[in-house]
Amino acid sequence: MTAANGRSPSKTYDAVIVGAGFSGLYALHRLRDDLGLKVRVLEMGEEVGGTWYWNRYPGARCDSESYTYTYSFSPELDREWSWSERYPEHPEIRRYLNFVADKLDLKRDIEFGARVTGATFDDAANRWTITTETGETFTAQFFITAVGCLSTTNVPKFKGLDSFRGRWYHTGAWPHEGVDFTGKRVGQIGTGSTGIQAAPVIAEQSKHLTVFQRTPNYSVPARNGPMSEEFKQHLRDNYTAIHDKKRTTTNGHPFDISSTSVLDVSPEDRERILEAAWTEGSLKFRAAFSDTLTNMKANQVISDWLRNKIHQVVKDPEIAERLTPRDHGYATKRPPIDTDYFETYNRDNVTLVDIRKEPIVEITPNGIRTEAREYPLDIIVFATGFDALTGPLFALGIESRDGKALRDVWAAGPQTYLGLQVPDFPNLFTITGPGSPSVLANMPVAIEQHVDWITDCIRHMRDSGKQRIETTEAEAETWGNEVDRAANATLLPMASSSWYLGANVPGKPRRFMPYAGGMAHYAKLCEGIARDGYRGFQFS
Ligand code: N01
Repeated sequence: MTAANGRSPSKTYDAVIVGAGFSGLYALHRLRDDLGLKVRVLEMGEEVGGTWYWNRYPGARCDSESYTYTYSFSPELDREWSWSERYPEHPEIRRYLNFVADKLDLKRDIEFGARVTGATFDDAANRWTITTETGETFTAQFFITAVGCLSTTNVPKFKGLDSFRGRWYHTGAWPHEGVDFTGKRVGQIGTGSTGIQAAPVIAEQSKHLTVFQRTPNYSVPARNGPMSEEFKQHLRDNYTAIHDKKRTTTNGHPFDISSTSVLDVSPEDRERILEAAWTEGSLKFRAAFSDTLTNMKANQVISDWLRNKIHQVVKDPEIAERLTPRDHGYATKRPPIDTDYFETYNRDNVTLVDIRKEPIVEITPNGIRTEAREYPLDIIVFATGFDALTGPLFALGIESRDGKALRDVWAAGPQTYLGLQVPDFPNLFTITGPGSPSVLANMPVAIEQHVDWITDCIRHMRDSGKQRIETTEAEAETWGNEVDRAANATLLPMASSSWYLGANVPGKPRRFMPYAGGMAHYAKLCEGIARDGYRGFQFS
């Protein structure tokens, strides 16, 4: 059937969710299976997976340990699934999400290949109309974004990219069939978490790898390896306790941050503790001392220790120095973990170019030309990150109740209440939106907390006969001040090139976007707000 405007008539739902990654799948399960809502998920990919559907670059694996990077709501899922390695590689995470989606029979309510390009709110009817790229429309009382924080790729606008005769790829939109690097000269731009994972693998597979580095980065060994049968049994016996622990910590990982200052221990103890943390590897290195991210002097000590490690690993002292971060402290940007990253620069087939010293001038038909010379290349890999947190929301073309684009509303930076709602966008919930812990937490923990809170809120509305929920400018401003306060209580805003601040995307307003007050603290706050009759939200 076709409507008068030539389009198919809108399909009507209680809730439309955008995205079928960790967030969208869980939101579908809770809203459909626990609340009995009629729900549709719109997913631009052709499968479930979200981040892991797109990020298939060489070396892509999760930096959270596999057993912590899972849903926690179902003991049955825990019993039936087991991870093969300490850090899961991207295909294994997709298998996990497919396993969950099949187990809960979620796919029948997901529309794949559906890219949302517009969303408008009918103020009188209290309903959203959501439009996809193909012109299909969906209406729903609740519109829920589950688009992830790092799903809009940032491809820098280098002059001449169109003229390049080789192939180029962004790591966040990697070809599903893979890329054959055999015999190729590869240029990689970017040394964030992604670049640090990719470079060692590309170096092994290619004829030559040239890494174009703008800001050197710290990295701690991941120490990946197969998961032993004993550890798998330990997990089966202790999953409940592990999940409970994750919910009590600052970052949603199942370990506490030490209560000891690095400034209060003897040089021998400091060395012993840092060396043990280095040997254990993982993001836990951040937690070796209490004040890594709160005290400049402490951060300096730990950063110096890590700088020294780079010089120990990299044989050529000049290259080691080029790789050594001097402009920011450890973990003030998202700290990467790696498998043989610094070791890669000891290989004969790897070149490191410092593009602060010799900036990229243009991309030529043959490769990349810096101020110093041209580097001939067959393939360019952009490991240049994402338009984080706000980019994925802007891409949806969401308009406020009075028709303003979210992009314009947030021209000076995002402003939300709890990262869950935006004033003038009633009945819109943003899972892991800016202003919530999101990327500062182990993502599944942040996701489940938001989805559970939204589910309870909608249940409350249904029980009390309310049609509409919204927040106010005043609440968003107060919360925005709290987001600023929490960030400024840490050293996080000090890394001037950090994507947490939007600094990686030219023209993006600088505002520290995630809530740095800690995952457990934030969850308690949200619980209290709900208990107080959803303080700061208005129902009608
Ligand atoms: O992106 P990034 P990423 N010219 O923004 C450089 C998550 N993640 O994809 O630092 C030249 O960190 C840029 O340089 P600079 C994780 O949260 C998770 O690596 O801005 N260079 C930087 O070196 C992570 O933090 C996992 O000066 C340019 C790099 O490109 C987040 O994703 C695994 C440039 C971008 O680094 C993003 O990481 C991997 C330009 N114009 C990633 N523009 C998991 O474990 C940018 N760069 C789940």
